[in-house]
Amino acid sequence: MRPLPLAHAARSLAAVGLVELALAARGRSVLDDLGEVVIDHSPLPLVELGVQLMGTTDKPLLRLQSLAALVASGTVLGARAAPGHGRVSRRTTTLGVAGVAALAAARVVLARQQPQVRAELARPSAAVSDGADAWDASPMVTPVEDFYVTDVTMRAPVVDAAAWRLEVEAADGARAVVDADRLAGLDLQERQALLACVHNRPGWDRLGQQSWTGLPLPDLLAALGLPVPDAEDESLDLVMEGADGLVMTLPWPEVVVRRSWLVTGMGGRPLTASHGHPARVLTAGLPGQYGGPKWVTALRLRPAGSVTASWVARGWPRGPVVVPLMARIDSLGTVGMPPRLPLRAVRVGSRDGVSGVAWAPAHGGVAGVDLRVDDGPWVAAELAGDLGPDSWRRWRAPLDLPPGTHELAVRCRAGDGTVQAGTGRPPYPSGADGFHRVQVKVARA
Ligand SMILES: Nc1nc2c(c(=O)[nH]1)N[C@H]1C(S)=C(S)[C@@H](COP(=O)(O)O)O[C@H]1N2
Ligand SMILES: [Mo]
Repeated sequence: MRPLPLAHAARSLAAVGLVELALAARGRSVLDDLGEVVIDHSPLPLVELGVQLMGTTDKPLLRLQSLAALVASGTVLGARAAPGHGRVSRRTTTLGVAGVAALAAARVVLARQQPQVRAELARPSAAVSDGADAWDASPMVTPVEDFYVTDVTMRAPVVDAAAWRLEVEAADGARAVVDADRLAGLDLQERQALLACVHNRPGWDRLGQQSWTGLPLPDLLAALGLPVPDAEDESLDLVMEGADGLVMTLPWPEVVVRRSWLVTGMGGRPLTASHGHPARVLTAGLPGQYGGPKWVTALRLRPAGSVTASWVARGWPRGPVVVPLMARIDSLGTVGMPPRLPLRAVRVGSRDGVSGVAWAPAHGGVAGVDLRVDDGPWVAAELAGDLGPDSWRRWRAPLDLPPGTHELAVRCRAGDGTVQAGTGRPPYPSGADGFHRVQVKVARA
């Protein structure tokens, strides 16, 4: 009797399961390893495409794809070994490929539809002027558990704070090695700031705002008794190493101008493992991949250009690239986050308010936010309090729309006079730009 491909598939699945189980005890995973091999050996444009399609759930999907690929190859191999393999192997290969494609497609569709459902179900609220709802609907800080996570490795390192050391090396070779206790004893401050990924796109939430505990890097050097370079000293790069092997570099003047700091806490608590426990660097004006190494183990001042950053080796500009200024719509009335890629318009009341956040950390902070309805003029929105250039700023505006479908667009104006251009450029190579647009539909009264 000819074995069914299903039997091969089941056997392959069981085999992968057993291997995963055996490896799990040692904290390893064949699915993760395979995912990493895929990322490391894919050309940059393909990786970029994957990141855009999958948003922040790229890791679970990569695991699923690894699993599907393993099971598919096991099935094909099994069928080949069996008699009368020709037809079966062709069919199973097709099935395997179709399966992987279906998984990817399902994920993309789900990503588009989930927020849509939320927006459709929520009831339109009172107008902005009726209460504080509009401000509340755009939270000032991103809850730690909702804060985006981006790692270059499939499995984030778990650093033992007791064994962890940070090596700080000055330009003259002088060194200081500090542990978590010594760091905690320094003069740490608490400040709010945003952190953004270079892959953030208009309307996306691959950035967040939180209160952080830490101190500016020049102050860290001084506190450790190390010489602090001149703020304009372009002959030096700061080389930052993470426990996962990631290396980032910044010209020293950037460290000073962009206010990079070492942080140990987030939201009044120690950093979580996924956000870089026990310490990371944070630079609001620079995307995470340029100015925000997590699980930092070494900070070294080296001659400019002498060390190549991991991202530069993978094809990103030496930069550093700055966080593009942008405004985002977070709510319509009290209706939550509009869909990332709307398939249909969000229903709103004719007098609903609209609110959101805007940021311009590399351009002197937010000076204004403008809202545009359809082809109308840009109209200034009302701004909430200003926490400084490193924080995002909330905005809100009333709506008074006739029945029908309309498009809302928002743009950010920065403190240094830059106005968001809305070019529609993609994240690679210097960060995305584009107006966040939302289709709204006002029912006939
Ligand atoms: N060591 C290390 N640091 C890292 C990364 C990483 O993979 N390893 N990812 C970077 C990227 S691409 C971004 S956007 C931010 C994300 O920080 P978060 O995960 O705390 O939001 O961390 C940066 N720092
Ligand atoms: Mo990132």
